[in-house]
Amino acid sequence: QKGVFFLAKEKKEKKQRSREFEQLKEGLKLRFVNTAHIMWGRELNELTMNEIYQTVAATAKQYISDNWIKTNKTYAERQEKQIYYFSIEFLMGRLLKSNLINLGIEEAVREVLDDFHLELSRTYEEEPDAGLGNGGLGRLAACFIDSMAAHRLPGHGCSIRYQYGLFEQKIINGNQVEIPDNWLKDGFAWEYRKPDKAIDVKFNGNAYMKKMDDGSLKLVYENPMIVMAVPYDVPIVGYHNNTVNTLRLWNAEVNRDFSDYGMLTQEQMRQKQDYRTFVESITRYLYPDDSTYDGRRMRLIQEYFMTSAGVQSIVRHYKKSGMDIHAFAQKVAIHINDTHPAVAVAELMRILVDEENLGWEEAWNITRNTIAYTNHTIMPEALEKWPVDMFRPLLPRIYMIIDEINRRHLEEVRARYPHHEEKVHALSIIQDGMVHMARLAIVGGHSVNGVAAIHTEILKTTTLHDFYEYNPKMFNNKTNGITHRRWLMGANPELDVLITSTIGSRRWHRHPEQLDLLNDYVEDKPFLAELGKIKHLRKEALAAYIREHNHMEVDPDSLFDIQVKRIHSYKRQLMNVLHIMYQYHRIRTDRSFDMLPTTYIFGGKAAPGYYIAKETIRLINAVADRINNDPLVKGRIKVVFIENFGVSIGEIVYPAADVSEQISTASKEASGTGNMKFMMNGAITLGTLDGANVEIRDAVGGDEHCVIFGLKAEEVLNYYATGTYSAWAEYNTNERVRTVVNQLTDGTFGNFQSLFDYLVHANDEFFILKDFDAYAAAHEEIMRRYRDRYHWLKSSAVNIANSGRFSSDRTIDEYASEIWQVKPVVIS
Ligand code: B1H
Repeated sequence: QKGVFFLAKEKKEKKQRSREFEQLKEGLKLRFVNTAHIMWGRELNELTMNEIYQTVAATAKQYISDNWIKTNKTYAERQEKQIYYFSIEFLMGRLLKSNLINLGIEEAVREVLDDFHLELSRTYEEEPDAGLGNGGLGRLAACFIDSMAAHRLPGHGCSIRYQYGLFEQKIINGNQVEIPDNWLKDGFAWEYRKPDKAIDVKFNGNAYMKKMDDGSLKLVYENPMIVMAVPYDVPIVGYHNNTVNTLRLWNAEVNRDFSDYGMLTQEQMRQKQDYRTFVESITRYLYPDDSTYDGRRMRLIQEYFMTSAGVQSIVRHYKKSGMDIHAFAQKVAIHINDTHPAVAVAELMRILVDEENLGWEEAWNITRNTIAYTNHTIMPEALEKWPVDMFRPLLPRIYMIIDEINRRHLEEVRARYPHHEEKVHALSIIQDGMVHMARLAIVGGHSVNGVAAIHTEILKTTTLHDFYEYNPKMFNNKTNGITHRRWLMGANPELDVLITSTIGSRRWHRHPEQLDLLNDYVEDKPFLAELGKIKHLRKEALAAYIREHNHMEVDPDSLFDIQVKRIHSYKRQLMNVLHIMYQYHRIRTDRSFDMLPTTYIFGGKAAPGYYIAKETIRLINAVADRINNDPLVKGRIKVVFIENFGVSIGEIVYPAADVSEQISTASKEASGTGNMKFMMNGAITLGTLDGANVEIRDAVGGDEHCVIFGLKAEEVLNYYATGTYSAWAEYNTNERVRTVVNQLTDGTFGNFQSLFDYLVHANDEFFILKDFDAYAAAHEEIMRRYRDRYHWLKSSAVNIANSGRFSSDRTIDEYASEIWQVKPVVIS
């Protein structure tokens, strides 16, 4: 019980808060009206919704910019170590709500707009998603940069300002159609162009060492093609702490002296035009493949473009603030998100050796101590390798440096393993005419990490085993996380309020591990009743979204079973649909089958050239069409495919789930992060022991609060090693499997010979047939549990209560202390 003194103090604080709050509102109101007048030269009531959105964003920027300046000043004065997170993707989504939450002014802005009869939530809808990423890898970068700012870490992002983000997905006659995502058409409210900070990036030409008269060697780099990299900076707002860090997005532009025409021949004019066309294409598109590498030359150009611009600008800034180049690694950490920026190793060497005139040994020590690398997949098709014949002419100096790095590296390898040429092969950066980027990242850095415990173990024992043996100390695990500010507080405000009032404190906003205080209430019936109401509310909201976009009614009282993520064979959306087909078959053939009313919801994009993934989308829609319109089903199953799934739609989807489908073939999903978003919003995981599912199961205390099924990673890897799996045998011996698989071609849903062949004749690489029975049994278990409402809600609460460790705040703390060696910097 609270004492009298405490109550009095609380009352006083409340009053003070409300006075401060009124002052804040007054200030906001003035700035808001003023900003509208300056931006549009019109009265508020004449503005469109989009103009209102832009005005609110511009108003928020005024609260951000003071702190941005202060933050940069503090970092420079104190010469604190800086972290630069290099990622070819930053899947930011919308920023207005997140910025208002982090500034702590969302409620005040809402009330100010209210006074003008404007609805803040409608202005949110006007903002286009910054879709500068494909899926988990890009969204991870976005969550990390949010968490770095929240924890007052001097951490910045470096990436590309793609003119077109990931394509917009339309479903036409059941098929995916890709529309260019022209996200910049009305401007991007949060970016600041910084032309004075532009950097030259060089491609092509000839590089060689020339012997000077005094016998020394000097680098000559002739006739490079120069591309100008212009930074666009986006402020990254810390949570209630004055910190504002920077996400720097590079845009490719023609060289400064481009307009110098003079007397040009027609041929020269044509060349100039070709050059312009080429340069402008560098930052035009994001490559739309998730977890598969596309060996196109333009992609390598993008990689070097952003990496070179980023590293050069770091060194330039470092020197400008008067620090000693010899101490670089004590003051700068560069993290590379997967291998796409791995050329950073050679680029930093180039700058230190060619431009700063350091000796090779010293430059190498600095480089290795500066750079750290995260691996995100063990799938061989995703490991980047560039043909030497493509690499060398494009980046002649960088290639020379990699060659020299490798020469010295192999010298050491041979000293360690004399007469073991197979070791040399396995560890060589350049091998069989290819430059292996993961090997470059490992050799050139001081840390390699996987993204979930099981993934890191598999890296050590299989994919990167030779490197692990060579240097075990550099390997470590950093289990992924998600920002609870966006994915819980922002996406599910009612749940935020319920949690806070239940545990009687908002401290978990800053310390998400304190969500575990909820464990005291997981059997508290009034709390569970409220939790149930909130879930229902979020399901109604999703149902409304589906009504508007799919023109379809779904029942919020049915179980919402959701699989949203990129469409990929290893993620096994196909197994999910096959199981729905099986349930449908049972409804039609078994009158005693007691089907729990279930709404199956799918969402996700297929890479445009990925045939099987696109066929899977077509199948989901064909199955939906048939089942949703069959009167015999009587609404017991509904199937919905949500178009254009991305960050903002995710914010509606994750909070509405009862069941989270995480059914990848064990060993294939490095971590997954959607699984964490679902868990944090109280969904029960139906999954394999893959990626972070393993840790989710541990966090909820075992199988009582999640449903795990299927082959284990070890078993899968063993099948691959021995080649003993036969999909054909499975098909022939398992009647249940045969019945559904046959429906792919018997006309029930149309013709899906493609998928039939994929499963039965191409030997079902991801064990869909093998895991099918276990998956069906897991669904039975889900239905059984869902019918016991009390225990279901308890499980839901246990999931929320133990989701704190999956906040990216925890992940970032681990990176900061174990890899980067950086400490928070307080901005007064
Ligand atoms: C992940 C990728 C990826 N792993 C290449 N690998 C790409 C690889 O455009 N490319 O070339 C794009 C993406 N993405 C994902 O990373 C994993 O599959 C997830 O399991 C993991 O949660 C996520 C974040 O670590």
